[in-house]
This record gives sequence, structure tokens and C-alpha cells, in this order.
Amino acid sequence: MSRILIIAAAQMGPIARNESRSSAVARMCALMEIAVDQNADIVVFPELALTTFFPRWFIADQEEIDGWFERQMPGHEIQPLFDLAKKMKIGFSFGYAELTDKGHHFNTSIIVDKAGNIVGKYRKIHLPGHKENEPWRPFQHLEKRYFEPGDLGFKVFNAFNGRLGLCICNDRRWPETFRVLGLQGAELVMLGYNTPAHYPPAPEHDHLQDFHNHLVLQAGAYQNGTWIVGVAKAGHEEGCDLIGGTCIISPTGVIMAQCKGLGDEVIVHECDLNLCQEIQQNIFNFELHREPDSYKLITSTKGIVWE
Ligand code: CDT
Repeated sequence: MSRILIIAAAQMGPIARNESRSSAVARMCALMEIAVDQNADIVVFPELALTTFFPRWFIADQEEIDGWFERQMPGHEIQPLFDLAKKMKIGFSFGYAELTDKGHHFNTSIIVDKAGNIVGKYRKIHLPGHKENEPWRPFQHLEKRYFEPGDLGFKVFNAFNGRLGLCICNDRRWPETFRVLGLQGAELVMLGYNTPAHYPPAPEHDHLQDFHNHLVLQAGAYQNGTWIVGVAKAGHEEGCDLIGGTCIISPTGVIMAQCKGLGDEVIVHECDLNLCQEIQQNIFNFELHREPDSYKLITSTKGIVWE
């Protein structure tokens, strides 16, 4: 028996610093219409999909920083996306900067069901980059300054007749992310990313950025027997080249669909969630084969233990 979810991945090209939320949302609505035309059940958008990737600038003024954040979801500029999705009966997921009532700042993503209800929320745990201004860099990566580490853990949500998990960008490089989701029976993990092609601290790895992106996504899918959808904000954004490579990966780790360019683009794949069992009940049958007593260092230490 199959359990098909038609998944669309909506890659977005660059968003300019002065581009409004309404403009980004209009682009997202256009991508959503394409996904609807292909009968998608859910469409996945990138990390921080509503604005340019603002952590690339050092901003001293807290009021200006807060201007990049959403105090309510959906706010009035985002409402048209929720309205269209509800009208078209399509679910969606996207990332945004969240400012809570208590003044906390998170890099967040949500899952919205076909009726327009937020049914899943995740706050980014692995925040890359640095805290202080580092003017030697051609662009900053100040996620550690502008966001707090997420406080919701890695959760799997019962939605869309499946077990759905979220993570965001840098999280995908950490096997712990996918394993914690895998240990909750994840059948689909959705994530967005903004990944610069140039990594200032180790530019000798620049030519490997696309490879590392797919390497970790494919490994995460296979090692946990889950579908993974990775969605880029891509292209030349405010002087910074962002990789593309948006893709939909099967539980055997195979890329089933991939974007061709670096602009706004939709790919769609019919994902059978029951395929997860082929891996989860065999080679990676956790109950049968895991040896957690031998993995204690994973949670007892943050860094390397030399003895
Ligand atoms: N957005 C994000 O998490 N980007 C990081 C860049 C790492 S280099 C500071 C990534 O892992 O793709």
C-alpha cells in the first residue's frame, strides 16, 4: 500500500535588502500557484523566506534589527499567502525571523496545514557564524548575534497523514539533527537554507559547497529512512552568491528531483511515505540494531574528549 504525499519545493532567487515582505509574499504566492497546478499537497519554501538574509550585515541599532523580525504570524503582509493556501487547499512550510512577546529572537520555521492552521513550529538550534562584527569578511554571518538557539527541540508532528519534522539550514550538517527526528519516526523532514558559496574562514572549501549540501541531506535521508526536502534561497543576493541545489531526496538517499537554476523555481515529486519502512524496518531498524549505551558521549560532551 502506498501513502502518497505530493511535495513541492519552491526555491527562491535573491531577495533584495529593500524588497518588501509583500513583494516576497507575492513571489511565494506565484510559486504556490505553480505547485497547486501540479496537485501538490504541500509546498516548502526557504529559510528566512520573507526578507533578504540580513545576518550578512552588522547592525548596531536594535530597533533596526527588530525590523527584520515578525512579531505575529501571519502578520498583515503575510496574510495573502495563508489566504491563497487555504483557498487552494495546499499546505506549506517556510522560515522567518520570529520576535516573541517576551522579546526573544529566533530563526523559525512552521508547517501550515491545508486549512491554514499552524500545526508545527521549529526554532533553529545550530546557529552558525559569529557574534561580533568581523570587518575582514566580505560579508558577515551574524546569526549567533541576532538569534538565540531554539528552545523547542527537534520535534516530529503528526500532519498530512505522516510524521513530519523540521530543521533549518546549518542543522542539516549535524547528524544529531536527523537522528533525533529519525528516533521519532520522521517520514519527511523539511528545511530551508541560505548557504553562501564562499566560506570566508576556509575558502579552500568553496568548490565543495554544493557537494556538502547534498552529501549531508542524502546521508540524513538514508540513515534515518526519511524523505528530505531541502530548499534554497539561491543566487546573487546583495553581493553574496548563495548556492541552489534545491532537491527532494528519497528514504534511500537518492535525489528524485532537483532545481536547475538559481532563481524562483518549483520542483514536485510524488513521495510515498510508506517507502520509509523499507529502510526503517531493515538496515536502519533502530530497535534491533542501535547500541545507545555506546553513544553516551553524544549528549555528555559538547566538544572533543581527548582521553
Ligand atoms: N543559514 C545558514 O545556516 N547558513 C550556513 C552557512 C554556514 S557558514 C557560516 C550553512 O550551514 O549553510
